[in-house]
Amino acid sequence: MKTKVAIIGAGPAGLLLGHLLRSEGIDCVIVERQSAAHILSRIRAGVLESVTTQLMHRLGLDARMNAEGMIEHGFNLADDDRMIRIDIEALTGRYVTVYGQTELTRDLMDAALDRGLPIVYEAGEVALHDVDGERPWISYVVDGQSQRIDADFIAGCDGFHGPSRKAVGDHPARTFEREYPFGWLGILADVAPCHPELIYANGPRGFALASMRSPTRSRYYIQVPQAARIEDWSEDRLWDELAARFDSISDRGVARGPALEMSIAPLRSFVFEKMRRGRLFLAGDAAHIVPPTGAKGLNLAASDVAYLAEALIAWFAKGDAAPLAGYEARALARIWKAERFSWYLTKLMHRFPEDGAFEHRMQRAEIDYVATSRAMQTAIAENYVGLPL
Ligand code: RFL
Ligand code: PHB
Repeated sequence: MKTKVAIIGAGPAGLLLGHLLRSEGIDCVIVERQSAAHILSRIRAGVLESVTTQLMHRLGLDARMNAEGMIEHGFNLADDDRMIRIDIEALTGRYVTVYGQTELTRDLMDAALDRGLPIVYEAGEVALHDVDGERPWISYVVDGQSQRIDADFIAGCDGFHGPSRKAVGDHPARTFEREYPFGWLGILADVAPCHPELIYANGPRGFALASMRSPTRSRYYIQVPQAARIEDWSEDRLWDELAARFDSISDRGVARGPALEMSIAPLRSFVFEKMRRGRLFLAGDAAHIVPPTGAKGLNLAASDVAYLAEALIAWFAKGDAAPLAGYEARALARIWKAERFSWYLTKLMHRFPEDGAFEHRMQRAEIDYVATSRAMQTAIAENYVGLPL
């Protein structure tokens, strides 16, 4: 098979890139390791910046998001029993949309066939070849048969564990990583959210987040030690913990229900600055990871592919190579700012095992400063709604 852009990975980065290219008539194929059902069973992001919702609008794929997504004009930072509301609308004139990554992914997958965007699911042994040459290609195996796609470019949108970053090679001087000594234990349940807006809470028992997917579906997380195992957490134990964190500060208190999903995610900050090798370009989690505090991961994947699509479109329409040459620097400028914000909010809101009484006082002083300073709240709000493209 031949195509213009071979895309590895059908997560938000690969799917958005595919649709953006198809909307300009550029042929591309997505090759994905998992089944569609598996991808749609992964519970991940919940908060979309306008950069992401505007891409869906531009693609004409925003009908369900507009109907079902929840506009959030503010969110809350809690320090023990004190709630600090960050009024993002008043501070920035903008807002965020609560709409699950699962739903966004479903909308993009459902529209793929109609828009001439083929997706090969359950492709094994995906490998990249000749990325330094004029005609790179990828190989993979489906139903025991070896397949090959020749392309002008390869887009590595295959997440943190995919083969694309490895194909770029090792670049220790341009690789930056920070692991956090804790993870997030999450639960999804069909119960009404405890509060109309998200609450990021820092308390003596650690960090907790009250989020949602709809007026009848809640998503909660708590900070757990890095070594915590899901088997050690019954649903009841987690609900008790959430009630202890949120009952006194939320409007309605925590309603309990059977878990639709429960899982632990590690927290890390990671940037691989080498986002290009020859005709291979990396986008999304393949090149960078942010801790989920601040909800930037999916939105960064969206801004990467907005830049990459623009550059590829300029190449195919006018033979202009300059935007492709500038892709890495343009993407990294936004990535590092989102890395900084996610790291900042993680530091501000979590209990670090190595921290002593002095660090706790520093954290409280900073949260107190946020509570009393419009300038601090504005800085947080403008990062939360997303910096401009
Ligand atoms: P993805 O979504 O990981 O997709 C990569 C795809 O590549 C496939 N793949 C392969 N395909 C072919 N061959 C191979 N060898 C392959 N290896 C992998 C994978 O199967 C997959 O389908 O990366 P992408 O597209 O870059 O998107 C990134 C986002 O998924 C991620 O940043 C967010 O989910 C992060 N994140 C959040 N982001 C937000 O913007 N807002 C949030 O509120 C938010 N909350 C979260 C999050 C991530 C979380 N977890 C579980 C890590 C909450 C959590 C708990
Ligand atoms: C979520 O709803 O899954 C969510 C919301 C905000 C975050 C992270 C995750 O910062």
